[in-house]
Amino acid sequence: MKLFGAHLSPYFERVWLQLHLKGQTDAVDYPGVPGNALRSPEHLAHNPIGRIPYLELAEGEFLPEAQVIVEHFERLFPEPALRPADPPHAARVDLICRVLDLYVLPDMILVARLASQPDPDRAALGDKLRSIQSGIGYLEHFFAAQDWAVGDEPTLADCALIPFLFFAGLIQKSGGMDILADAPKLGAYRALIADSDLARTGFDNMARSLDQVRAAEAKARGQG
Ligand SMILES: N[C@@H](CCC(=O)N[C@@H](CS)C(=O)NCC(=O)O)C(=O)O
Repeated sequence: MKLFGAHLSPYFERVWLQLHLKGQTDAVDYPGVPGNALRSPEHLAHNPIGRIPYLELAEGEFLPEAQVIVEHFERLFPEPALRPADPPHAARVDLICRVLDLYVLPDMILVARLASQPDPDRAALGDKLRSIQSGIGYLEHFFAAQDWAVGDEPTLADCALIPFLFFAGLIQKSGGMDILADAPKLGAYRALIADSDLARTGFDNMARSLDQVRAAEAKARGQG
């Protein structure tokens, strides 16, 4: 199997962290982004949605959408289970992933992109930041972390939240704003898991990938 994408994508990193927790990162190859561009013809031929990550299941058969890939891996590699057996806990894991996917991450990626520009569109930035903060408010409302996001073992919720926290850090570094300032439960969770192997691994992967993207952009500018 091949997992296409890059660690900087919070969706890709969710899947990779899941494989890491299952000890299965070597079960998959990582060819990167086809044609080195998110909209390359090769990429669109594999996945017309045009987004990463996606998984090549078999020659020419592709599976897009991070959470769908995650569910596939839960069935393929059931141990350790990363969704609790207890139904209310399992539902909380699913809710965290869904709120992130629907109400937080899409605008968060746009904000990180906008904020990293030398002269960002302030109005667009403000608009998107307000929208993210509504999403974070939904997350905060339902959040009740213990040792991990749900219960006392890492779950798929942590795999989804750690890349989100990396992006929160990026936004803070580029715009000076802590988007978790009004979310004390999420802020406490960030502090709680910061030194875990899972968080460190995810943050390191994403930071390395960001450096590669920035180096490639600088090289392209130099050639332009
Ligand atoms: N709904 C998709 C979203 C994936 C997504 O938006 N990935 C971003 C990278 S973080 C992407 O590929 N963007 C390409 C683009 O917008 O052109 C999923 O859950 O996998």
